[in-house]
Amino acid sequence: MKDKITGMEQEALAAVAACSDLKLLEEIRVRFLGRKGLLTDILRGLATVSAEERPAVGQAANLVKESITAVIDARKALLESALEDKQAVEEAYDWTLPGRCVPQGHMHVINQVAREIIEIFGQIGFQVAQGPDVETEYYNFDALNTPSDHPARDSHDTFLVKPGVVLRTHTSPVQIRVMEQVKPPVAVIIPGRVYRVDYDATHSPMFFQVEGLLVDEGVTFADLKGTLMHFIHTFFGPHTQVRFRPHFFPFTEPSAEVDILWTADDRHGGGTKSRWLEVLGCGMVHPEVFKNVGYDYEKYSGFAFGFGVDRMAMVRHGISSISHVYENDLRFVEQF
Ligand code: 2NM
Repeated sequence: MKDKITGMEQEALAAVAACSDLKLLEEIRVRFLGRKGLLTDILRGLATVSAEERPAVGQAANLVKESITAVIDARKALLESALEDKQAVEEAYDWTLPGRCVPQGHMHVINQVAREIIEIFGQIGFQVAQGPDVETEYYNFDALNTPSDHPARDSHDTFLVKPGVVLRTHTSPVQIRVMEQVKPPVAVIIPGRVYRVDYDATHSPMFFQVEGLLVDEGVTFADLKGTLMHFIHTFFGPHTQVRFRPHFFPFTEPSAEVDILWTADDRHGGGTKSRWLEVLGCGMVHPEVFKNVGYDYEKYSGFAFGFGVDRMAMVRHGISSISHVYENDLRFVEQF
């Protein structure tokens, strides 16, 4: 009988120690100490115990009842205070307050314009190609028919990394790399950063260029004109007036610069003001360039063109100084 009482005590103490929930704790109390509980069962059995033993067994049962009651009360106090702490923390916050807004960024104006240009040429079959910003003088100049004594090769215009290695001054070296890799027909568009020692209101030492190249059998200047007219009319509007002016580039022959007639609101006169703005350079790829990449210049011809993305963005948005474009002052950047 005494063993049964001690066994039950052990069982009850273990159950209480493992209990971390007030409702469960109450169930434990009922199971062991309740009117129909295990202790009541045991005490009912006292009738079968001999008269000499009965007082000792009864006393043991009472002690066990006290000890179980004590641990249950202690556990209850502990669980109740933990619950109060949790509620206090929850009440300390106003969960209904609106959250803090994370500012939403957007694409930089240069990237917007670059993607728009790539999209226009992509629709007529040009694929994007890319290459390194740090180039050898061979790819940046020699392969492009630009002789050692050409003014563009002067260290005053070109960032020299080490002898024979420069920061590319245009993305044309990528055209050379493409032509070394693939046979015609080729139609590629190359967006990327280029670097020149030049810094004023309209020049930044680093700027973005997009160049294009198309090579196949029977490509003519008329194809060049048609392609660029399509681009300009798509980018600047279908009624934009365009003029091609003869020009010189070492890597194209003949070469031209392209101007558009730009009309802006005349803030003082109230009407509009128009002027010719240079937007890009172009030409028929020089036979020397084809020779350098191993193309048969008797069989193939091609055109190339190039322009500054920043310049396109400035014309499109009426931006007066290129430094705005690269300073990243949020008051400027957020306008686009
Ligand atoms: C321009 C203007 C004219 C050009 C030429 C070539 C190559 F690789 F085919 F020779 N790439 N880019 C070119 C021609 C670039 O930018 C104003």
